[in-house]
Amino acid sequence: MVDVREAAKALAGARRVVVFTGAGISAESGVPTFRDALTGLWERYDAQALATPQAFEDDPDLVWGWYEWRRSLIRRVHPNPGHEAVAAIEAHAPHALVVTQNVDDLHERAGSRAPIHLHGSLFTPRCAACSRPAEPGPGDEPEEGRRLAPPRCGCGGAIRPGVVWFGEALPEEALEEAVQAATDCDVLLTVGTSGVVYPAAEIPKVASMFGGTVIQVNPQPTPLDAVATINLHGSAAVVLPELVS
Ligand code: BV8
Ligand code: ZN
Repeated sequence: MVDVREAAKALAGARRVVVFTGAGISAESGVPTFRDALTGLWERYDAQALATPQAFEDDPDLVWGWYEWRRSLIRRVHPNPGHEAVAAIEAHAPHALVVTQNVDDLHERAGSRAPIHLHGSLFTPRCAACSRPAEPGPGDEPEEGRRLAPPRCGCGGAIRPGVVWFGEALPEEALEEAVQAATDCDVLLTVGTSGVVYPAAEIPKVASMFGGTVIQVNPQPTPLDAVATINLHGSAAVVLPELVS
């Protein structure tokens, strides 16, 4: 595929690289993407409705149970060749930054040094009242759809997942660092995101606006097709290793 060769050449010659990832990069590890994160007993819920402060306030046991189920799933799966190729890109490029929308730790487990988590992480719970960080629990594995009462903080507040819910602001310094890197980069590789959630979806557009080459890897078309210089229609675990071989 001429585009894969062109993309591999652009990456190999880039001094400053940003790798921007979404749920699709973890799909081949067995993690349902966000748009179909609700499998089994959860499928009667809408992720967008569950991933909100309101849902946690209305029914903390349901929301905490969903996140603990997702965390227990992440602990059982492994990084895939897509995550490993991203770590190889980071090792090769003089300056590389991974910016992920994912709340799993698969980039870290594949060797990425310090990925930026724009939407937080399943592994950094905190108190909903005083924001004190809490230890992730032993992960008693709630089967799908089982409610689980969130642990309590010393102040009496409920422990909540350390993720950014819809309607919540992204961590300021993380977003600033990601936007700055997109402004400066030679190449931005966007992998496995539907490009519909803001403000994260702005990142590839910033790279393109400031003259960076945008390479998209996704089996489906997305709104980012219009922004990408090169569109590779394929899956992360198959295409990414071809970009670094
Ligand atoms: C905010 C954490 C304001 C939780 C998530 C305009 C401007 C600003 C905001 C808005 C706006 N319009 C609307 C909004 C509000 C909202 C928003 O964007 N809504 C959307 C739905 C329209 N944004 C927000 O609420 C954000 N906050 O704006 O705050 C504010 C400001 C100041 C003060 C107070 C408030 C917060 C957004 C963050 C929400 N949290 N996650 C959790 O995980 O439970 S977002 C959630 O969706 C995921 O984390 C993920 O990050 C995100 C996007 O999903 P994707 O990663 O793209 O995954 P998806 O399933 O959609 O797509 C998968 C893709 O992979 C597909 O394209 C598929 O084809 C592809 N794929 C599949 N298999 C493979 C593959 N690709 C490669 N290989 C494969 N094998
Ligand atoms: Zn507290």
